[in-house]
Amino acid sequence: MSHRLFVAHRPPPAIREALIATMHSLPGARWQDDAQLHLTLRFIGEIDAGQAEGLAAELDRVRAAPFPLAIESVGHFEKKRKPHTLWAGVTASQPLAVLQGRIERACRKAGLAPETRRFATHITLARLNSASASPAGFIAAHAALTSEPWTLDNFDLVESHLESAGARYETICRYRLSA
Ligand code: 2AM
Repeated sequence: MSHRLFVAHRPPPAIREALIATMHSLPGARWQDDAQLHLTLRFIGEIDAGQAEGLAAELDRVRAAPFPLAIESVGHFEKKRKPHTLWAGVTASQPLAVLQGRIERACRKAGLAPETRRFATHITLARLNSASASPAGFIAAHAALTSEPWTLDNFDLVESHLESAGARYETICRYRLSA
């Protein structure tokens, strides 16, 4: 049986609450709930249980010092020239890039194909359907969204279960960083 996995960091409750507070009525938008809010560090996709075990073991060997990050903006991704994802961005930093690089290396050691797409670090806030109202108002209202910094001191291996109501995410393993 295969598992749809990704590696992510869950911001602390206060940050998730602040993100949820930005969400408002927007026809066609499916806002993420608290359990869905995360910062993807590496999308894995479908792998089998044996590979997943190997990956979990490699991720356990990742070492990096905790570092601060903060929400820095909101934006959107488009598909076929239509907005389909609203997101919150976080501070780009050297420690974040280093952590992503080490997670990428762990994935390769576990036998996964290299990630070739450029990484756009974001926390998805909403998924829009093709008939959605324009998110321009939301983006303009929150363009300068920031948060208090928090410390990224852990990341998770997460399984995505695709269900009719949307994706349900299950943390398989949490990895802690220490100085
Ligand atoms: P998204 O929220 O912008 O869709 C689980 O699907 C997580 O992995 C989501 O945060 C998702 O980003 C991210 N992800 C990155 N690449 C993906 C892909 N090719 N397919 C699905 N999710 C992907």
